[in-house]
Formats: sequence, C-alpha cells, structure tokens
Amino acid sequence: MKNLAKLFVVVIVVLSQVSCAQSNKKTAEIKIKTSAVCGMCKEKIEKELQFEKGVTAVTLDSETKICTITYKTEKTTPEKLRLAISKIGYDADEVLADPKAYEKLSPCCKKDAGMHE
Ligand SMILES: [Cu+2]
Repeated sequence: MKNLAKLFVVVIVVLSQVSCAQSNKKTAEIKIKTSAVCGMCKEKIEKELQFEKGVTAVTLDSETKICTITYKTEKTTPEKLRLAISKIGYDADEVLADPKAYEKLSPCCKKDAGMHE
C-alpha cells in the first residue's frame, strides 16, 4: 500500500511536469508576405497586430514587406494571423485583403497605388 502511494505521488509529479511544459508558452515565428506600401503601412500593421491575441512580437520589413510575427502556438495560428492582416486591409500571403478594410486605407497605402514604380 505504501508503494502504491509512492507510485501515485510519482505519477502526479510527472503529470504536473508534462502539463507545465505544455503551458510553457511555446512560441513560433512566422514570416508573412504583405502588400504594405509605405512606412505608414508598416506602423499600422505592427501596431494593430500587437493587439492580436497570442502575438508577442511583430516586425515588418519595409524593404521586403515581409512581416515577421512571433506568436504563442496555443493562442493563435498562422491562418488567424493572415486573416488579421487581411482585416487591417493588406494581403497576407495567399489571403487577399479584406475589401472593406482596404477601402479605408489611405490612398498611398493601397497596393495598386504603388504600381508605377
Ligand atoms: Cu502606406
């Protein structure tokens, strides 16, 4: 009986460690190609994404327009992040910008505006 109790304690300890490791805020990094045009776009995307659930860091490279996002894997997914960018008004990889949000962007921030480069 004493052994059984010991075994029980061991099992509890192991289980708690496993669950602890799982909730140990696993983060992942993803790079999403956006349709950002200017510095205003960069600021807007970075600012808005910071408040997105599960996002811990956002950096948008103004040269490549690639948004590097660090996020908690248990709180959000790459799909949700792309959708969040779309809702701000920008393309995110294969996800196109939300038309309504895109309409609200400043004229200089619309992807078509930068066509004459
Ligand atoms: Cu812009």
